[in-house]
Amino acid sequence: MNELVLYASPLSSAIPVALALLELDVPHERIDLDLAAGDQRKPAFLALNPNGKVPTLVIDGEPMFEALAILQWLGERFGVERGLWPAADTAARFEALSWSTWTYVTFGGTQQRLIHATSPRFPAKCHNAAQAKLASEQLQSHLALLEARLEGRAHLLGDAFSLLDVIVGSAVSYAAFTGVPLAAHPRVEAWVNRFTARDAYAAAWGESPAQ
Ligand SMILES: N[C@@H](CCC(=O)N[C@@H](CS)C(=O)NCC(=O)O)C(=O)O
Repeated sequence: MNELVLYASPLSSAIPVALALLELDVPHERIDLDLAAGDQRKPAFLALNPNGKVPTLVIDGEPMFEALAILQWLGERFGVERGLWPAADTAARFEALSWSTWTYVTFGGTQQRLIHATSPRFPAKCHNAAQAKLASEQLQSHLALLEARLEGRAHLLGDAFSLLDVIVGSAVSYAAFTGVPLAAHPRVEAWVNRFTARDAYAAAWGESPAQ
């Protein structure tokens, strides 16, 4: 068994990784950084992740950063043997890698554009109504793909819950929390509600962003 230390922070990009570790039931230590106090810019942390960001996972003393890379590694290392991630070189593994990367690159990238165009966390001069409208429409198109994917499936890879539901469900529940409407996609709405009702979800978030 590897020794795992997760550097995280409440209500951050680290939470999907914290949630995956709980769903996988993998023993680990979680260290929460105080981002407002600047813990992430201390030299000892920058030596682990030069970006100064959470999540950072240290595996037997070796650091990894970027949530998607960490999640895909967790699937490979622990998920396959627990039946929560498809075996290598199967059609289901190709789907899991494709949809998880789609979530961070395509869905997440579009959501970032919407946030930059509208959020008070960014300067008013970055705000742009046309960009916000475009990104909102594109998010609805992305959700329509998930709606189609969930036709005849309770979960993204079939009948059984998997780490892919954790990865995609985390992104969709966060999008809903920030105001992206799911109402036009009833299967997505029902699936994400089942996901956020799981015990591990509340335990990882501390408080649910979807409530
Ligand atoms: N692309 C990165 C994003 C990580 C990220 O932006 N983390 C934020 C918290 S949500 C952070 O650590 N911010 C601290 C800072 O920028 O000073 C990932 O997915 O791991």
